[in-house]
Amino acid sequence: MVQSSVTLSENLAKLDGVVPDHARGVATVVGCLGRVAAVIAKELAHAALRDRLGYLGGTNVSGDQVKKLDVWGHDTVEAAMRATGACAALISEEAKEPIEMAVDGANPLVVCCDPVDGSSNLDVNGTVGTIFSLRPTGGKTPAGPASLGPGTEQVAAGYVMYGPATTLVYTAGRGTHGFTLEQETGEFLLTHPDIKIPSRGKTYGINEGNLHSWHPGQRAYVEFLRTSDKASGRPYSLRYSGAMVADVHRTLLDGGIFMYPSDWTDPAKPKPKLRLLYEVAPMAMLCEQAGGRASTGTERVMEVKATEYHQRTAILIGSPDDVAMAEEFYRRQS
Ligand code: FDP
Repeated sequence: MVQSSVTLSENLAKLDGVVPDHARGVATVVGCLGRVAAVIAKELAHAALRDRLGYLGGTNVSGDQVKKLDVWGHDTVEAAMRATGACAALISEEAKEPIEMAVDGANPLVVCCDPVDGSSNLDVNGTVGTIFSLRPTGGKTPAGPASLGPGTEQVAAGYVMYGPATTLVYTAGRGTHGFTLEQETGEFLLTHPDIKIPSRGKTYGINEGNLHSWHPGQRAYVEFLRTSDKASGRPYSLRYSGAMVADVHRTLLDGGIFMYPSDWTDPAKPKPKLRLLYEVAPMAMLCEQAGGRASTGTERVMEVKATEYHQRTAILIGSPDDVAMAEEFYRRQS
């Protein structure tokens, strides 16, 4: 077993040379999200006992049915971000517009967050997560989504996975590092320093129930992965949990590819599902920092600019050779 005594706070205290303009802001916000994660993990463990599962009624801005824990998670993250003094605005899956906050230092950040991702897993005791992305504001709250720039503007990104263990993985642009929550002390300890994704994997993750609505290149690629060829390690095994955090975490550690492509039923209007600012872009930064690749099928995810706060974007993410091969299938069928 990996025994580590480096805590998340100690690791965050060394960001000066990594993100010189935002070292304090990133350390404050990520440290705070770590403490929030410990609270969320406890709440999830007791949710069935406290009548906290199930729907609240109504839908959020993206049209998803809202669960009690989605709203509780959002309120918890909002209160915590407000208290940091380093967050000028919170863009959350559960709020239509950015929530502006008072700041008390230089170089505040915009925090984009999906407080409880994979919420269809909540009522079946499946894995869920929290995803976050930190972007500079230039001292002001964002003047529209375009002012946030592409994913390359992110100064830090990360996720928390609430599984058998609670794991926090983050990057501030110099490697991707994973920490595990020690329940007794409430500390996150460094257990996965400098994660390096294998150049190729053996698994793929995708909702195959949507097969008939995929781009022809996407269909051909999945058919290729399912076709036996011992020499190149096919067929790949299918792994899909229904929570992006769990599927990307597996992919980062073991390699392979996770995909949520657009619905291509109307080729003139492809419909992606996952949200750019607080799902797709942060995962792309984490994966690239681990040596991986993230693509929409035709474009590097990190270069996609938001035109709406809750914009949706297709994603194919994982081992560089696997993602490059998927892109090749899109090219051949274009
Ligand atoms: P969910 O809707 O349950 O919150 O964020 C969206 C997300 O989960 C991802 O975590 C997950 O990968 C995907 O949607 C699952 O979507 P499908 O149910 O369509 O497979």
